Amino acid sequence: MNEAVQLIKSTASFDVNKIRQDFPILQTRAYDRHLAYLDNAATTQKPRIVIDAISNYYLSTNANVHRAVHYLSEKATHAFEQARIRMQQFVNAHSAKEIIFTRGTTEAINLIANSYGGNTLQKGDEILLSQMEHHANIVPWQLIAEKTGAIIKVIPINQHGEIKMEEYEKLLNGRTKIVGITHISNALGTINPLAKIIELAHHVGAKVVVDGAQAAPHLKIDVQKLDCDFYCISGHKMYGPTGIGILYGKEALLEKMPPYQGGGEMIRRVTFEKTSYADLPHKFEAGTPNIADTIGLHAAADYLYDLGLDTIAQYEHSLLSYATERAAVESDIRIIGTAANKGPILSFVMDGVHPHDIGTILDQYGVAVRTGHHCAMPLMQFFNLPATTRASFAFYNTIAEIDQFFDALDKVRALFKG
Ligand code: C6P
Repeated sequence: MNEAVQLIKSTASFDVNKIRQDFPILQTRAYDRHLAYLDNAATTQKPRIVIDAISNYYLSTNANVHRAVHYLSEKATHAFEQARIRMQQFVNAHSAKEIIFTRGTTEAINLIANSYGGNTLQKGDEILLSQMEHHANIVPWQLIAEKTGAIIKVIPINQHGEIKMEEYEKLLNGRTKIVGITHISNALGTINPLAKIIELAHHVGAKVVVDGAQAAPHLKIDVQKLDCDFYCISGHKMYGPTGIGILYGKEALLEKMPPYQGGGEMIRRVTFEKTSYADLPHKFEAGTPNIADTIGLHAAADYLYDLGLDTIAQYEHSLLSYATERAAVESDIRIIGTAANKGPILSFVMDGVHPHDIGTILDQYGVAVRTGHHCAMPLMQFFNLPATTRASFAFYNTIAEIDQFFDALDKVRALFKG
């Protein structure tokens, strides 16, 4: 326990109290107590620089993009395309054309399933999805499998919540066309060995779709190094606004894919007889985009870049170690998700108390966590659980907040177990 605290203290460049001042909402008092916001995997809070970027956009720049030649439109278009370049750098994509703005991870995966899957999958083709996937990386594939006759197969995991790599390897074959895998599990915290998973998938010619929703706020992403075919991100989980995210796709694949939606922005020329489409990335961005939040996302990426994702990862790892060590000494707590390589997520069950009751009592003590199936029902079925309680940490959380969380768990015990 002391080791984690010491590690935090030794991260001299990381002044959490100063960082917290960047997030106005963290000053909130919940029921007249300090608010310990430990629901960061659901959505993160926003630094002032993101809030300001959005309001400044409306105050000084608002106009539609890519349409007019007037001053504000040029300014808005420039800001919008600068955000794309920022996100290209954020994931280290080869070209800005490979960055498609979407509403978030869910829309990005639906786009791939419909456009890439719908255009390439044939009857009997196989889609491999891991047991730990979020519904966003399951249901779009089920929908397209129904239409195309493709088959979904499940990559098994062990009791720690790690992919069984030998089993995965055995599942791969010439019929495998798509592997859908989360970078970090939202319900367990597991960081999957993506590089190996992708390399093995490519050996059989399958394309790999990475759900990066939980990784973007915690890890440096390098899509070229990973060599993934698609990578999906939600802005709101990386300190940016809701309603904006990105789909990264390899240019050669995106070029061949048909549009996902039709309308303005995505066309080159329209006649009633025939329509030709705009070049990448606009081919996939029908209609007026979410301009303000795209600019907010740019600010969020800047913020993370300035803080340094390596520094963030180190600090958050210390928070997780501290919380894990505290949980480990409680005989009535079982941690769900004990992988060797984890992001800052602590899911658990407590003997004799339903997670929803835990969440309700914690809330009364100012601690915000998520309880439920975390949109990962097949994973809950694997662990034979209806739900877990999940504390998920961000770089603005503190050791004191984790103590507040464990103190509140004592109150849960006192209430339910006497
Ligand atoms: N997980 C959670 O509390 P959207 O809603 O499109 O921004 O992200 C969906 C999504 C996809 N994949 C993973 C791994 C996720 O964690 C999420 C969102 C939230 O865990 C809300 S269910």
